[in-house]
Amino acid sequence: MEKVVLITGATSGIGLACARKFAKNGDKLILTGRNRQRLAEIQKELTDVGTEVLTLVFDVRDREAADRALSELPEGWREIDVLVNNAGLALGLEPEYEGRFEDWDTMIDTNLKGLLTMTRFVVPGMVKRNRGHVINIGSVAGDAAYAGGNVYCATKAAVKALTDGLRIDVAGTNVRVTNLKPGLVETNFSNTRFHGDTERAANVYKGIKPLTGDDIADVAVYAANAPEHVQIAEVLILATHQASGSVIVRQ
Ligand code: NDP
Ligand code: 8X3
Repeated sequence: MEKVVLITGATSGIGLACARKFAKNGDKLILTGRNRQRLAEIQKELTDVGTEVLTLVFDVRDREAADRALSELPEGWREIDVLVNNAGLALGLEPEYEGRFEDWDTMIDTNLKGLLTMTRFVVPGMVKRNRGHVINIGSVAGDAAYAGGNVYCATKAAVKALTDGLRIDVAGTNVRVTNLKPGLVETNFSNTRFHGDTERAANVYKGIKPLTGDDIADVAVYAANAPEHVQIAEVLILATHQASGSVIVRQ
């Protein structure tokens, strides 16, 4: 059955891969992001292959902008079936006692408060309709801290707690809640983390075949299309030569 799928941070990496995979699955897409031009390009790419796409330009840290964008959804787009809370980032890999306050605020405001804002605005409609699915993009980083991961790991541990908490709160309804926890995925993630140092970013994926956004999107589409009585609660997805956040065997 065709679903309305809203993906945050759909302009790059895992979010973009989810957009393409859900489009292939025949769903209608609400793609959100900060980069208006990129969103328009992706909208064109997907409408050209027959997908209905609506784009919303806002920063998930801006609660008012999110509220405005969602409350102005046109007829036919208001009943969101799947919310993919994907927008997020890591900034820096410094020891906790040397981290930058600004980076910490950005990670907490985006990965944690942004996800919570979207959940708060979208899930009441799901509960009312007794139908829906929230897919949060957590991380292996939320399972255990790794060197320099401190605040980023804390935000992803919080995503796990919020996902588990929401699952408890909607357990009496047909709304399903999933935490997808990828390991190393080659996207723009490390470029962002290292503030545009592309060489340092490339080193993260040296000597190991990392996951791709598509690998994660496959699991998201699977979870969203599982039979109604099946709730894929949590999935840890690692590259074959990665065993945990800090154990990576490079060839
Ligand atoms: P990318 O950098 O490729 O994509 C991140 C996306 O999030 C971009 O579209 C970006 O938009 C968007 N975004 C960031 N901040 C905001 C904001 N404030 N408001 C709206 N959109 C925002 O990285 P990934 O695809 O890898 O990351 C996606 C998610 O996956 C993140 O939550 C990340 O923590 C998680 N993850 C990534 C892993 C990896 O190894 N890559 C592993 C585990 C989890 P813009 O271009 O405007 O910045
Ligand atoms: C992203 C994966 O291991 O770089 O969440 O933190 S990791």
